Amino acid sequence: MAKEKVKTNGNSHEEYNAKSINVLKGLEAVRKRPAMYIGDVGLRGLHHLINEVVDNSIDEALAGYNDRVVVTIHKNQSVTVEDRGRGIPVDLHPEEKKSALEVVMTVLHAGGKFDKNSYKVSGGLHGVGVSVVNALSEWLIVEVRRDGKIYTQEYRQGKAKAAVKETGKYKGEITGTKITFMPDKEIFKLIKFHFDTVAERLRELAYLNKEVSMTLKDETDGQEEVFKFKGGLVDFVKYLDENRSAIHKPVYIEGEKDGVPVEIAFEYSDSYSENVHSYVNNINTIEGGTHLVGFRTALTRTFNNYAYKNGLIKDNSKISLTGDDFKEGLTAVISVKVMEPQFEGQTKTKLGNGEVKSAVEMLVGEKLQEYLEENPSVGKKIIDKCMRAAEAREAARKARELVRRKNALDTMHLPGKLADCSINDPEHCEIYIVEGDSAGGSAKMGRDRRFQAILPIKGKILNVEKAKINKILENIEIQAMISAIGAGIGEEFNHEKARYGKIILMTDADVDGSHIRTLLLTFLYRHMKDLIAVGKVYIAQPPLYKIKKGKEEHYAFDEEERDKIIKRFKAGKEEKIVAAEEIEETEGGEQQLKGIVISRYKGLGEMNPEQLWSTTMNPETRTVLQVNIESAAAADKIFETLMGDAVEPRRAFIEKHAKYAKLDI
Ligand code: 0RA
Repeated sequence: MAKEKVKTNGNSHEEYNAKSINVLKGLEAVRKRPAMYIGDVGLRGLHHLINEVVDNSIDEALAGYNDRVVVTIHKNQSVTVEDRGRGIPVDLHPEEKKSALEVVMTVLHAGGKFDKNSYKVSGGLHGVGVSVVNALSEWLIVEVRRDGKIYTQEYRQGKAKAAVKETGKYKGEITGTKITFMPDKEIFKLIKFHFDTVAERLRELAYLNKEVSMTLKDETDGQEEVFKFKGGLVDFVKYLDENRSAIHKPVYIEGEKDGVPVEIAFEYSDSYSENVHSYVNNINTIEGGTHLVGFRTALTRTFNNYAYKNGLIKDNSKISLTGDDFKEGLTAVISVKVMEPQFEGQTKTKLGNGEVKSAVEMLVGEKLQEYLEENPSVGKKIIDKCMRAAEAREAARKARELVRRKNALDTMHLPGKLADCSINDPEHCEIYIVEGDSAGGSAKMGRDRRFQAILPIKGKILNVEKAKINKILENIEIQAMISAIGAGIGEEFNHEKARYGKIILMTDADVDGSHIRTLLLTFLYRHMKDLIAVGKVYIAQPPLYKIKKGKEEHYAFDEEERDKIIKRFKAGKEEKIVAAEEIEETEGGEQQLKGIVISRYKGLGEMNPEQLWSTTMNPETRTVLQVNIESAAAADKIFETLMGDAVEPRRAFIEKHAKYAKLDI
């Protein structure tokens, strides 16, 4: 939340009036352009309302005053967030001439603490303030416990119904704030909170703030879960590595340097991928930044020093360990608190403060050295693992060179299978990565060749979760994707160099298709992550059904839509609507219903080029789903579950999510 200091110097009467008008404008602006404040008015934005209030409660915990947050989703989809913080102050605000509580709830950006020693947050969508939640709620009720009294105020669409009232007294020491709000249906398309979505953020916050317990209750189905992790980041790292085998116990580093509190936990597992997650003031810095650079620098230097000092690497050996070698199998969480963070990058999730790099670097350097002196066996295991990574890296370099010589990684030489577009401007170009040569053929014929490129991929690509980097680079399909996209790979990857503004994955709507899509997404996530982070990756949505009567044809993307179309075809006639189960399938997958022909597309190949164009590829009529990294930690978990070695969690995940594709990874 934005913790701007609220000015208390006396204003003249005119200024006061002018300011009031501005205030009104402020909340109206929020209602007029809600997406500017909460990202969008879909499910994401809706859930952001809860996050915003919870973030405020967590800020109280950061200030040392709150140990419990309870979130309740009510049957009517209103939500209560209750904490045991200090309670929002209720005394008269000298400038606004009303209760501070009313100011916090109704003035844009006035939600912040009045004390200046707090961690001001200014990144992404965080920190817009509870007044934004209020403005976007049909109604909201706040109840504050402070100084032995209970104070209440109610609002409609962000406007106070009456002044703050004292509505009771309480016994005991426990102060706090309780906010109940009903999202406004004039603003949000669909008001339906999802337990798992809310739980994900609460779980993350509970790991990051080990002293706080987070409870989620859903009264619609009685589900309830309490998140409280005494081990904090150590527990977080263990959770992330649940399906991997760690080679030692997590290393925990905590301390403060130059006024920057730093907390880090990490461990190495026997896997090849890297899972590092960084946070600033509880915000996931998906694009990394100075805190991460400081950590990596210290890790590489300290381990190298340790290895040489203890004879683990001989002076005359050819191997030297680089930063990359320390990444393989590393799972880490880095959490820092920064007073005035500067967020940069495409999605404003990259920390820019230079002083944080040296603070983290020094602290990790000192503490890790101490740790290694006390735990030499762990040190040896990690160095051994990194030496093997160095050998693989050397093999990968040779493989890459070989490949480069064959020109496959060279963007000057595009893969033979690629049907490129004619326009050269990446912003207006898109590439369809298509499953199978036959669908690839239809797509090539159906596309608009000016701005659409087609790259057919044969069958199942390599599972990058289980392969070493040199094997990955040797894979023909992967080479084709790397050179077609043309932005490098791994560390060298630069999404700005991508030859297309949209990378669209188009696979069949069956089990194999969804497996291939997951393999492709895993590859992009692990080796071209920024492409996803900046929202350049999409999933095509081919229709599942064609419904035809006479000359009229319609496509349906799911059962519900199909039944609607059937209903429309039959409109006017007194017939009952035939439910999905009652439609009998005839040979050839076509279904007949009094002159209405329903065919179910099993694969992309069944559509002719014109059909593929009009249903799936024409930007005017198609639907494409953008892939978002909602939480990098959750995405890692999903890919590890889907692609890793452990079978049982994979089965459980697929059973749970079989019905829908989860695209916010
Ligand atoms: C302004 C000032 C103070 C606390 C808060 C706001 C506050 C806001 C929220 C929102 C949800 N729970 C909250 N808890 C506190 C500082 C209070 C003080 O100095 O006593």
